[in-house]
Amino acid sequence: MKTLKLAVQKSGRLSDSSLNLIKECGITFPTRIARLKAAAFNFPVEFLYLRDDDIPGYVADKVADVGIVGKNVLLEKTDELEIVKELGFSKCRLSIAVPREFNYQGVESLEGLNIATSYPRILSNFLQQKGVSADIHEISGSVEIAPSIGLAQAVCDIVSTGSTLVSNGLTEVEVILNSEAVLVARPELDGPRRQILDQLLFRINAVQAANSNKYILLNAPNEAIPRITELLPGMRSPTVVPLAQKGWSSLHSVVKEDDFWEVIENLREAGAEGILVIPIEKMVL
Ligand code: PRT
Ligand code: ZN
Repeated sequence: MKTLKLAVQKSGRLSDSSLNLIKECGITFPTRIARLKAAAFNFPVEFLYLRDDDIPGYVADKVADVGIVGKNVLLEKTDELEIVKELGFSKCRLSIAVPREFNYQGVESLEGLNIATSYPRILSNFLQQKGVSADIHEISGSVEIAPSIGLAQAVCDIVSTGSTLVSNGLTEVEVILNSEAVLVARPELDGPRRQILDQLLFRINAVQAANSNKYILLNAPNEAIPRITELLPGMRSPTVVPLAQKGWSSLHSVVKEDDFWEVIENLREAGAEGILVIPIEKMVL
């Protein structure tokens, strides 16, 4: 039986969320990741625990078949791989920042500057697209201190909350990439492994759909059902079950997490009572 080799970050900002997603897909595996490799117990997947920077290269070189990595690292390392799924975690952005006192007027202000970054490829593509020429100074860590020690006049680095930039006296002036964790594969992945990947994707989609929706139950007088049905888009129309109390029903449906508070308010106005909201474990559309 063939197995799919999945590269995940050994330890760092992607590791816990990557392994949690796999667990939510019902895949169990040894919890101790002291080793480089581990096979799952109940799904034909083998994990390779690697540094995130090595993941795109290992997938491209067929050491692994698929991998979970930040889009920022993927685009910096290679364009040979296919993004099969955006995973929605480890969100951040790659941005250009300049010292607070710099009089920034737009990308043209970057002309001729020395910019420190660990992302020379993405930065140089961005500058080229904008028709700006600048010197790119590649450094592997602590990019944010480069201006204060006189190594560069601007930086291009990963930003999440922005507090690292602020505490180093820098201001974010251009977002050049919005990043999140992505599942990547070699485009030419062969038959049986592609099938395992499809099974994995089916599970990931069910987990993601479940996480972004809630199951909702409510009671309403029968005359309010048409209006409430309009408010509950659901997978089809809501399930309507008569209550023991005459003239009343219980309605069951699914609402999107994002629309949730607005929908609840509208439901109450339409006459809904006893609203219960329940997390969904898996959802297959
Ligand atoms: O050891 P290994 O090479 O595997 O890991 P690593 O240290 O290179 O990467 P790691 O674990 O730090 O990050 C892995 C991935 O998480 C990155 O490639 C991004 O896709 C994503 N990610 C999400 C982040 C951040 N948020 C983040 N805030 N990566 C780095 N940062 C750093 C950033 O470099 C900067 O120093 O956090 C600082 C900025 O944070 P704020 O909140 O102050 O803006
Ligand atoms: Zn790394």
